[in-house]
Amino acid sequence: MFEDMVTARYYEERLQEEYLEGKQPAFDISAGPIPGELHLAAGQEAAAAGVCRHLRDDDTVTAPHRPHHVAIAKGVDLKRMTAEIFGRETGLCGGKGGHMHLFDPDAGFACSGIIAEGCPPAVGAGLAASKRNEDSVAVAFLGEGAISQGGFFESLNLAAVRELPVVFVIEDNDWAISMPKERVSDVADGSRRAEGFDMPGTRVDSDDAVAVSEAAKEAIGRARDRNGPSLLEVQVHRRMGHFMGDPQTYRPEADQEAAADRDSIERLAAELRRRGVEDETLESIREDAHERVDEAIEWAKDQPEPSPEDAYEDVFANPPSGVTDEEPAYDLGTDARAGVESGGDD
Ligand SMILES: Cc1ncc(C[n+]2csc(CCOP(=O)(O)OP(=O)(O)O)c2C)c(N)n1
Ligand SMILES: [Mg+2]
Repeated sequence: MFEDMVTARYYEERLQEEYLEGKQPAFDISAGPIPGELHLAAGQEAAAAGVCRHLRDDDTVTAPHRPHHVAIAKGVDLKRMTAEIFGRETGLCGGKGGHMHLFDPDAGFACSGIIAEGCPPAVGAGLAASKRNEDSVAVAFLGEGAISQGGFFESLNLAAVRELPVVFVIEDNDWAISMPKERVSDVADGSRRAEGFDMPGTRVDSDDAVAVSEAAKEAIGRARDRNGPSLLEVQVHRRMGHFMGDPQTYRPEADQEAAADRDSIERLAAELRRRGVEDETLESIREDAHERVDEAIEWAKDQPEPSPEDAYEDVFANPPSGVTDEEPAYDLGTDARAGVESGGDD
């Protein structure tokens, strides 16, 4: 967990530097080597590390627009992820997805900029595992600002009625962009949403990686043993703005300071020392992590950019007429009818 957490923190520190290149003095979001928005997860690493340490390669994870810490903890290829963020051809999605749309089938990982969007695909992965009689599980990460989305409720419901091996993990960082959580939900403890679906719901009130890991172990074990889905909420802290360039004028200074004062990485380091891990060991884990991150960033920056002729490739299942001369890859209408004709209920 410590390795994943220090890797994620340093990775994002390096991305910040790269991101700011060329964007000043007037903040130009499209300039520089990383164009577009960048949402960083500093202060949220414990949630990803504590959950993902119980996952295997054949398990599926979906994440939202703040995905790097989760992707790293799930074992997404660091070089190809970085190339994607830099919009390079060898990136996970050929450089066409960017930082919010990382897709790595080898690591069983996907994320999306549409909030709560990861819930239905995670339920789909759980349904597939269940139908194939496999013991893999799926985990959907989402922010506390997404727990009133219809897709979230529908996913919880389907997972519950079909007893699917899915764990929903809410990262509660108190904010949805500039919206404090008490203004969007009367339920302060998001894990209570589980009650309406008769599934277990647990809240970990701090970003203590060990406590997260214990709660996640239970929920993931339940899913793997075919005892149905669970909902887990973890209190985390948003150390940064919503995205890079966010002046956070809406956020009380005391709240920003409180987030800066709590550091789940230092907390875990203290716990490891208490359990007898030497400082030198922790330092060497940090150094190795920094080396891997620096190497991935240097590699990514050397990668070619996608060629303009390939701009439409992999973008449309059915290219709009005139975009390419090719026949559509598949006909959604026929596919849907075939499903009905075969009498399948899914
Ligand atoms: C369906 C949808 N509605 C609105 C947005 C715009 N949006 C992007 S992030 C965000 C807030 C998300 O807050 P939360 O889920 O708490 O995640 P956090 O940013 O705190 O990690 C919103 C409303 C979106 N991406 N998708
Ligand atoms: Mg939030």
